[in-house]
Amino acid sequence: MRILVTGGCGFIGSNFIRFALNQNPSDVLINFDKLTYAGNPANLADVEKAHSGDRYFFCRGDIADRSEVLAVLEEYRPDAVINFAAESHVDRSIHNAMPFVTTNIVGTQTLLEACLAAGVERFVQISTDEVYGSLGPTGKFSEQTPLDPRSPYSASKASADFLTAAFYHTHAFPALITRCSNNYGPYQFPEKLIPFMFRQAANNQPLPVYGDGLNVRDWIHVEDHCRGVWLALTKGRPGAVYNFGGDAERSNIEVVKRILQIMDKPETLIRYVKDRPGHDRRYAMDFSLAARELGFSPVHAFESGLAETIHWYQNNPEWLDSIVSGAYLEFIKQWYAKDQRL
Ligand code: NAD
Ligand code: TDX
Repeated sequence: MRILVTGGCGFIGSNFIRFALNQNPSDVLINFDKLTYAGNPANLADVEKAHSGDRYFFCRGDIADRSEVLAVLEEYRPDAVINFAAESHVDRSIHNAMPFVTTNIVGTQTLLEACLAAGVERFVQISTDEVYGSLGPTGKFSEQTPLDPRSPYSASKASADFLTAAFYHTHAFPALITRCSNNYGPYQFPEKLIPFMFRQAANNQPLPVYGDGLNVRDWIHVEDHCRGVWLALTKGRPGAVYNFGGDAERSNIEVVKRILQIMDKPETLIRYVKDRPGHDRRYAMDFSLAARELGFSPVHAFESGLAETIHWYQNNPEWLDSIVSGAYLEFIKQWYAKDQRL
């Protein structure tokens, strides 16, 4: 199978390419990535070395640019397309939503149109639990939960889901959607909670916990997510939506304290700061449909997976340096200075 992955230089896309190359030796992976601030070719340095020009091809391009998308489809003629490409950080969407509309909505529509025209046989849209909104203290999101996105990021992802579903219903386009909870693991961009807190602690800088720290996320190891996407690609029903979760609900303060413990740093580094506007309180995923239809279940336990992840960041300082750009530092400075977060 020839599989085109968009956003393959990001956190989950790069882990997915590595995972997929270890499945069928005859599969070929094409990575189409714009290389935004979050896209880092170094995430795939080992893959480049082992498979470039043979089972792995990189093509720089923008999913919102019709001619670039048509060109990559024409050149590589993939059987399947998996759309990981997105603007993915909620805080950035609060700061400036327009890139989220351009990539997540216009980009997905552009990709869908081109893939339909090119006769792509399978399309997987990578979505998120955030499209369902926010939970109270009990209950879980199922695929039947009505969409209720509350941040510009999740609104743009929900729009992409609706466009994907519309292509399935209107054009019988063989698309399906996967929605996953919060990922952690190697190569995550250091604006997200776990690598951000790691970097702050490593530099003995304050760890800014939003609000009361009791917001809950359902953490899944990125490798479990990648396995879920692979199962959806190879076994999923066109038109279906599949939830994936890690069965690991933790409050943010629990996660932050655990990181400090692993790093042997003091809890006095923690600062409770002004909350994220519109901060969703709790996410939790019912993934019984994926378990039943795809045989999906997460295998990584959160506490050991988190310790391995922190050790990975500790052992790869050159990776962290390679991804921390001026544009990244500028955003961090502006965002955390706002409302005296730091
Ligand atoms: P990321 O920000 O680490 O990577 C995004 C990648 O997409 C980067 O390589 C970037 O260069 C590329 N990209 C951005 N705009 C592009 C464009 N217009 N054209 C081509 N490439 C473009 O994101 P991530 O955390 O790896 O998330 C990947 C996908 O998974 C996203 O769709 C996100 O919504 C979804 N998701 C993420 C999580 C999570 O916890 N990180 C959870 C559920 C779903
Ligand atoms: O400095 C911080 N302090 C803090 O308390 C940061 C960066 C985050 N937080 C909190 C906010 C959230 O409750 O930690 C939690 C996790 O935050 P993020 O890492 O920004 O993730 P989240 O907003 O939950 O969204 C993530 O999961 C779903 C991904 O970024 C999305 O791409 C994915 O769709």
